[in-house]
Amino acid sequence: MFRYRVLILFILLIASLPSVAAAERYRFIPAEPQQVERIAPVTLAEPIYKVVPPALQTRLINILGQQRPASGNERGDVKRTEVFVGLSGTIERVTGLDLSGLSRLGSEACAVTFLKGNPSRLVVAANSDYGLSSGLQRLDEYVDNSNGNRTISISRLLDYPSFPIRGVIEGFYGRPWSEQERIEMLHFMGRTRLNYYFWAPKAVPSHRDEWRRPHSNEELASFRILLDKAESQKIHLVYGIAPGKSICYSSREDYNALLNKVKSVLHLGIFNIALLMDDISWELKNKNDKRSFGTLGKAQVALVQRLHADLKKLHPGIRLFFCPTKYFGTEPEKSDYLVTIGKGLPADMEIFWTGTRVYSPSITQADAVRIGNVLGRKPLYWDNFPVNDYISSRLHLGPLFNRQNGLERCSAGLVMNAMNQAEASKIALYTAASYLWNSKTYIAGTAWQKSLEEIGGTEALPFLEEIAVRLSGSAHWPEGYSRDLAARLDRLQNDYNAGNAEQAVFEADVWLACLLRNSARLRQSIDNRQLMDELSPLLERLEKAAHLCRQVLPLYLSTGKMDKQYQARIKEASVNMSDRPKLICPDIKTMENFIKETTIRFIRP
Ligand code: LTM
Repeated sequence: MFRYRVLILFILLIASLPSVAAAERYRFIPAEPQQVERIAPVTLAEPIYKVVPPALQTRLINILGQQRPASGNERGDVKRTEVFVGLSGTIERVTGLDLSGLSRLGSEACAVTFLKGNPSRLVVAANSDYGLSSGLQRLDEYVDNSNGNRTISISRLLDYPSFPIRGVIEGFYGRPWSEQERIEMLHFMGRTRLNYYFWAPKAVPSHRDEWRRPHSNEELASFRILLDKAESQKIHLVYGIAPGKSICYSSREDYNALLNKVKSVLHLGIFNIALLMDDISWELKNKNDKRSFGTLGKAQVALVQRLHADLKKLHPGIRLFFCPTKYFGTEPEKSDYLVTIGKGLPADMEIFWTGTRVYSPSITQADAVRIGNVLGRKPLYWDNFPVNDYISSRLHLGPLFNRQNGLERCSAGLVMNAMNQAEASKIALYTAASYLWNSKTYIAGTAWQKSLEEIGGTEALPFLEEIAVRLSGSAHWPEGYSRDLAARLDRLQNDYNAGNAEQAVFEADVWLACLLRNSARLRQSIDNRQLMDELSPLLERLEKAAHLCRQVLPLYLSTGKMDKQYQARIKEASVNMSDRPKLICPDIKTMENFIKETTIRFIRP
């Protein structure tokens, strides 16, 4: 018996290997390469590793195979593929290849190419270890070993991210992420090539309301853990502090409190600091501040200039980010405040901007150029998507939409403000990572499919897709949720008024039954329990509404008397629904309204 079990386990393990490998393959870079020359598959002869950094040998062998020692009687004309992998300088020296184009593309760039078009000489070059790792990933994507015959389907590839800053900001109100959620987020960011994480949770007292209070030892220990994780994933950890609600700009004590707070994280090795002045009063309240600076803009400029100078003295590598108090708008040039900030802040600082609105439905190059002219630098977008702190009974589970292709030319980068639900945020973040890596080839729907599969698992994909649509609802996803349910129920009411609702009742019932079946199948098939936990409160409400809808549907058919118990049950259920949050995803709202209207119509309150 035991032997059988072991055998079955072994078979299951073997059977699962290809799919795990397949999932790992596309996990890595969530977008197409920037430039690629595809060819009909060419067979690669056995490799000879001419130049390969020792750390990459195993990975390369997994892709191209072992280098067989040349046997004594091997003829000189036996073909081998010579493989050169390394940093651009070394590779240029060894191969004579001109990689100056690659060098100009930044530290994350990589190239995969045949040397002089010759498939028996394969080169992977990059400007950094990070880039080399990307290069191998890309090579893996285009080498196929499925038929025992290794082939390659590109002759040349050049890859680099569109945006240099591709990030996530934990910048929302409400429940902050736990340390574990942050660690998992950093891991996810590493896999999807997002490279900046901003710690700025509004509800953490030491970040905002009690910004003067020094960090506790536990908080510092937690930063240390996050920093280690971030560094292992090649992510820049940015420490945010938001003193704006209570700081006195002219107080020496306040300045020292701020400097000391920043120093406490510098000691840990966190060299990226964000000063966040969003959502505070426009008025300078302190009379000394008014006398010394006159305006909020001038007070903030004085504070930042001093902090910048002091920090640069401590370490020239320290980098500062700033979120202004006015951070969105359509006519930024008319704001004296923004003009003051733009002129007064040191040129090497990044300044946040959320676009034409707080939640900008689209972000365009025109907007970036306009605000860029005011700030005297390219804006760093703080994208308020998929954040849901302003409407917590909705989840934003759709893809990133309407961020213009080419935005990277006029912006320093883009960071996404996420939801309190860390795991559910990853659906949108994956699509954002795809856009940020290659804005040119980004297709929201395609990225979204991959994202759902990545985060929910292949088996759950069709059900997660359906449920994500039903639970979402956002200005950012205009085509997202379908309006088919609302249309169906409207038709049903019209048909009933016209005297025959039979067909419409039948169709609505089938629709609801499918929805309930999909949600049940999602629960059974999903392998991401954390995601399920986050979806559950809303999903349960969706299911309850769908069940009740099915129960009230027959009312549109019956003309006779209704069972008292049935009436009471429906009445009670519909009353229970009325004290729930009103701002809910559209499908739930449609169903709950329908139930309410039907109850009033047939049962009377
Ligand atoms: O957007 C900014 C710069 N600030 C706040 C965020 O902290 C908040 O999460 C979002 C969404 O409510 N709105 C803001 O204005």
